[in-house]
Amino acid sequence: MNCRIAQSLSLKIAAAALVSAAVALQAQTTPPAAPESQDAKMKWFREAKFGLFIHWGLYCIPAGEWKGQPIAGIGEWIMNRAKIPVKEYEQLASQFNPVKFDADAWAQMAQDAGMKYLVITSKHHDGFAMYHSQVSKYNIYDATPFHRDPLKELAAACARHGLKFGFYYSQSQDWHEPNGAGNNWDFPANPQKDFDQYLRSKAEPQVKELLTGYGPICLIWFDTPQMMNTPETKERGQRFIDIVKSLQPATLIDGRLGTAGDYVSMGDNRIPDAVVKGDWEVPATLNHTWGFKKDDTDWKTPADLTFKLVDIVSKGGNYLLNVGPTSEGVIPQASQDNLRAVGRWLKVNGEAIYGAGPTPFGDELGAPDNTRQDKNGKPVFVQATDWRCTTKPGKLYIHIFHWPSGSLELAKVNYKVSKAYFLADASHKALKLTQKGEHVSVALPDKAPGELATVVVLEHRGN
Ligand code: JFZ
Repeated sequence: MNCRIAQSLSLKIAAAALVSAAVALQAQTTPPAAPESQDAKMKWFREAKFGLFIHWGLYCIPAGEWKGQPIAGIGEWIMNRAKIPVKEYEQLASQFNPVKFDADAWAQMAQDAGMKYLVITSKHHDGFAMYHSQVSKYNIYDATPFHRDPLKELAAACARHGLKFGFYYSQSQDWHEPNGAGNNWDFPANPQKDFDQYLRSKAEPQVKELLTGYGPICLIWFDTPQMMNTPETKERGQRFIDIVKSLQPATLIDGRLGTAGDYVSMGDNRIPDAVVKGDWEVPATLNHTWGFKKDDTDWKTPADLTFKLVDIVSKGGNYLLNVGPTSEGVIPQASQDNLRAVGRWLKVNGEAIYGAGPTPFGDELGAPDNTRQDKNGKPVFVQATDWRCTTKPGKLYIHIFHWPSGSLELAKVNYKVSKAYFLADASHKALKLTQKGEHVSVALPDKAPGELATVVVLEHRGN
């Protein structure tokens, strides 16, 4: 081959490589098409029902203890609770080396638990980015011996495991930045800050990074909207909405931006008493903390978690359940065990959860006790826990938590029920059923055939 041909050939190869690299990059950065409607945008969320929340950051190293003293409150707030100066807290980064972190193991656990989406802290109030940020060196890639981007690994693992992937991002509180909200032990109080300087130089560019380098992001979970939740400051929230819409129009925004998002976030661990219309989610803990705390071992049981999941779905919402991995990168074993137990129940009974609608009844949820008042002077709501109902077209799913003796008795059934069977019974063998007007009776065996909750399916016509 003469020299000129070789040169032109290698130029062509180089050009082809450039083109294919550009195509690959484009595939990564071209925003997915905007959803056709709000219903289309919300579709996956309405079907998913159950997600994994992960609070992971430098706070998992002190794990609830500072200088030998236990610090009260949620683990990820330790910097604030103990008023740790930035210069001291920053030093945790040099110790952070979670070598046991295994993105596939985390995604596998979420999948085993029957969860459909995963939301992880990309930056919590402490200001430390858990990904390789170009905006601030205060991040897990540049400031730790770990020198990896675990969120990139997790995004890829979620894609492999068929899980949607989303980010928590503390847009307002940033205790590491002089102008971020919240740190008044190193820096001036909020009103004295140049908050927009912080938003423009860190929060907004970091949110842009998260929406460009990590594939499709199902949702962004903003939180504690200090200095951006009044009519005069709402414009700040709008700037985040504009960023999200321009980069990934399909990404949902939670209910804590300060400006209305795509769905409502309930108070932490707060399950409403009754059916709530619209799209909403309950963020909740497995123990009492979000970030890992070595002394918090007060775990909710699989029975309690299953009840709460069914309770929430029967009221129309989603359940986002949290784990707090350790400084080694391991999800506490009790968290794993309890979530997998829920997952085993879902393997059998998932039809009654994923994509299911709320109860058409309501009396089964409980009732106010008019003889007792809460601190707001309202009657105390007494929750009933015998059973819950979820729905799909033509089907009522009765989830039984306290097994009745002899039969299941239901009042106010506005449907003509044609058949009853256990969801766990693949043969759908009919249970003895009688209906008198709106009263339905289903004969039951002495003992519950299922664990945690037994689901009876009532097939009906009409409505
Ligand atoms: C916030 C954070 O401060 C906390 O660290 C954690 O990330 C949690 C999920 O969210 O805490 C809140 C925010 C809002 C309410 C309660 C706790 N609320 O509205 O009831």
